[in-house]
Amino acid sequence: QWRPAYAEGHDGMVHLFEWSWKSIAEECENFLGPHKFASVQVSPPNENRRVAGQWWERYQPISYNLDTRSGGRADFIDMVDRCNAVGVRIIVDAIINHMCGEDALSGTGTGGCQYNTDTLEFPCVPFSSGDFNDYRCGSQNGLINNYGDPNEVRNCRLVGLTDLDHSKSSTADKIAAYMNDLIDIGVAGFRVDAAKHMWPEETEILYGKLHDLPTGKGFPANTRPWIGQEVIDQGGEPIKKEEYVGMGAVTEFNYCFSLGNLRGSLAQLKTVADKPSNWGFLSNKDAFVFTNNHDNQRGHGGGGGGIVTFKSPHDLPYVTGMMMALPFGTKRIMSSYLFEDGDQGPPAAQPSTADPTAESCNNDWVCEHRWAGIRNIGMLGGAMRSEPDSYSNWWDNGSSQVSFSRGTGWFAVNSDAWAMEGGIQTGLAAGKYCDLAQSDLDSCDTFINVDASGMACVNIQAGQNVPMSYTIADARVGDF
Ligand code: QV4
Ligand code: CA
Repeated sequence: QWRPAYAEGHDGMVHLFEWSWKSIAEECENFLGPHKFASVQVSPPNENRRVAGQWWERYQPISYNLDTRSGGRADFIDMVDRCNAVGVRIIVDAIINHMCGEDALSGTGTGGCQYNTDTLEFPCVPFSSGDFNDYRCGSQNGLINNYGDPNEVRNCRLVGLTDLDHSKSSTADKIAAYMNDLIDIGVAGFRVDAAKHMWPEETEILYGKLHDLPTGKGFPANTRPWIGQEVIDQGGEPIKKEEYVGMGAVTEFNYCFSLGNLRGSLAQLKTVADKPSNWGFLSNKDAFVFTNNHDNQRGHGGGGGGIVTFKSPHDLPYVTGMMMALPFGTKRIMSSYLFEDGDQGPPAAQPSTADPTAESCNNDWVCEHRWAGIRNIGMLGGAMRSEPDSYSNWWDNGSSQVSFSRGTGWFAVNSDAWAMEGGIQTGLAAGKYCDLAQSDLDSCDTFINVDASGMACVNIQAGQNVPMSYTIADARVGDF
């Protein structure tokens, strides 16, 4: 439940926020699989309330039928099969704390199911008033007003979202049935939305009801689904991320700020690998990490200064590189669309996925995962994953030039205002390697030469487009 069941040699979860199932299937086959990304976090696949022009309608469930603007059940199953076939796992964003907002009143969801938030009827699940938490909520207006009161945070309505009661086994069974349906289809895990708003002991019982991943879909026997719980703990509230580590990984939001604030002094991040607790971080195994997410890139949930997003196009690739190379956490890369305001929904046209050499997906899809410097980072992570907890050959200049190896990969970065030049120990066997930070393996034009003692001449100029150099044992293209 802590480490996802990734295919060997793959790493990195790409959040294809608001992509259709059809486009994701194509992206798995054309790009993500060949580039050895490990998984895709998909938008919530279950039926939701319709709210014109917004992205966040996806966070207001109406039923557990797989029917949204991303596609229907058949498309979803096809996507899971096609992605699994090329070594890319599907991680579902599971909205299980609540159903839709009380302001929805009554109507029809994206799949045609009815709902009524006055009587609390969701007949397609079915849920009715007995499945909801209001009787446990002590707040005046039924909403969460005070994050200092754990009872309120768990039992009352988050921004008016009708709150499910996980203490009732009949309610929990229906949620587990939804998650098990997805597991049986071949999904490898879940990003659990709003986990902080659910009681840890109740969610643990719920996760206990989940099936193992199906051996019939190629997973090893007795593999538990990965669980990555969204708990925004930036300090200062009584609910702590540590309450949730017993049953899965947990988001480490403060790492977004560290990565952003230290982008000019990357050498300091060594201690994140050595002793994450010095930073107040969860352990390597427990942490779910990212440079930015779909909320904090647009001023929703857990914002703050210094976050690196696609709006910092020079910095995002090397900060992402550092995150992927360090032995810390299960890593997620945000893949965004352009927006003017924080509520705006996705572009009308889907991303273009056909050309694997393209670094853009057009039609206002930013596709950070295809950018130079980021596009081969899954390969690097996959090679490094064979040494999950440590690193070798660390070198830094005390400022922002860093080099180290891990597993069968080697990584170097320079975000200083002066050049990084000279001999560096890569830990690799002698040979000529493709520099995957600068070039794709099948059309490589930038190389790293490693001598018999493992040394390479590194040259990363200040301010160069992608101020990184990295490669893996499998990218050896000839003799030195
Ligand atoms: C409105 C009023 C409320 C009123 C309510 C009912 O604003 O004052 O009480 O109606 O009358 C949307 C609207 C919000 C609206 C609500 C209910 O923005 O104004 O309330 O719907 O209709 C996403 C968006 C939210 C959105 C929600 C549901 O970010 O803006 O709310 O989806 O569509 C905390 C939590 C953390 C959470 C974070 C945002 O601890 O868990 O806030 N993050 C996750 C997701 C996030 C998602 C949710 C949780 C909810 O990452 O994307 O919220 O599923 O930090
Ligand atoms: Ca709750």
